[in-house]
Amino acid sequence: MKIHDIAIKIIQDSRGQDTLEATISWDNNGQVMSASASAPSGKSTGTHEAFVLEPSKALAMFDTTKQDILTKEFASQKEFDDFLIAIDGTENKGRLGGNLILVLSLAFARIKAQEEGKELFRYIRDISGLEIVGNRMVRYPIFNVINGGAHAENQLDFQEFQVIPMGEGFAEALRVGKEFYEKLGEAIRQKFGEEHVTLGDEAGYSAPFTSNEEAIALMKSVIAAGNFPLRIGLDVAATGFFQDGGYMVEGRRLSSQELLGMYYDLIYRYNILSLEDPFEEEAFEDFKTLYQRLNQGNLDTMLITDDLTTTNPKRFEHAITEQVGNTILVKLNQIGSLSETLRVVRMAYSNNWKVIISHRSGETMDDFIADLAVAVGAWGLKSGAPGKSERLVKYERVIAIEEKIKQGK
Ligand code: 2PG
Ligand code: MG
Repeated sequence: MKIHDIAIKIIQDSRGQDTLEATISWDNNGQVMSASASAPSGKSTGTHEAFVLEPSKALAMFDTTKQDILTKEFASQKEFDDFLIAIDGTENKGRLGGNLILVLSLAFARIKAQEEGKELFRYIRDISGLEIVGNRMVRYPIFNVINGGAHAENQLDFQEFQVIPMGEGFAEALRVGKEFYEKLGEAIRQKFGEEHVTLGDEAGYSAPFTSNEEAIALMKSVIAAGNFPLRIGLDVAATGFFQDGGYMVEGRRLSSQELLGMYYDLIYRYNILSLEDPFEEEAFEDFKTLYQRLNQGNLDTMLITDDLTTTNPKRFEHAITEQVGNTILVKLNQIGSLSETLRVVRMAYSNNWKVIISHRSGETMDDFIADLAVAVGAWGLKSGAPGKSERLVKYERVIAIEEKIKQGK
């Protein structure tokens, strides 16, 4: 495929921060067609994520690279991504920036899908190298309904208190999720008073809870009162409260053993379905110990790695060998290209790990992750609470794809 032109511009993300958007155009027999993609940004970022180049610097960097791209032809996504990775030439995309490479990679995927006359999810599935049988969709939405940690101004140490609707079908799950989100909002406002309740970065509620368990217990009572078919999940994001070798939880310093005991207790009492980043980002051993305990206890709790693995094949390989969990959180911008992301998904499936495709706390209206989640038949799509448009567009795109699949597209 021959690219006609590329433009990079700076747009604002959901936190009002600058981020990049790429628009690539191509010549479809005399008709110029184009597609865009933008980059999200994390706040609780893992140390091993791809480097994020300051957007204004990325524009300048792009000026020096643009001609090299325009003079080449690219037969595939992999060729395009590999070309940018080679120009960058660093381990962590430190020269071009993971954000610049990513927006180019994703916009390229969109124009390549146009060229092949396919919906984006079909294109991604076709290049994924995965054998996905039939019309397998993404299974569960994961709604982050109470925000703490780095994502909200409150006392909660844990970053995300989530619910996962257990019924069949994404549209029904979204309906249940929205209804629960409303009811939880009523309960939180009643408990703390309207004026003390706000929304965090991912549209979950933020309120003056005094302990992590208080938030979980309130969720449980709303689930029970409405008989909602929901399970609770947690993204602890433990690197955020790891200090000088200990974990600062509710004003106390806990060892990893003590923290593990706290998780075990919560898992039992609240039937927790998933636990993400329970220990800091280098604590492979502690993950492993917890995972062994969960297996010995015959618990179905999923142990999810995010900051530990950062969608990075090398880190993930280590996690697989060490058997530190059973689910990987996949974020395109942690690694910085579509091809490398798909490689991580292939590694997950061939080692019996589940995959959750995730947004970032700073998001744009780009819904690429919905197509990715469907394409790889992910276990889950984590895109915040159904309360802000940059979160909702991703869930709604999955429902739109479901309709397209029914129509045979
Ligand atoms: C996470 C993400 C997304 P951030 O930790 O899983 O919820 O947060 O984008 O701030 O890293
Ligand atoms: Mg996380």
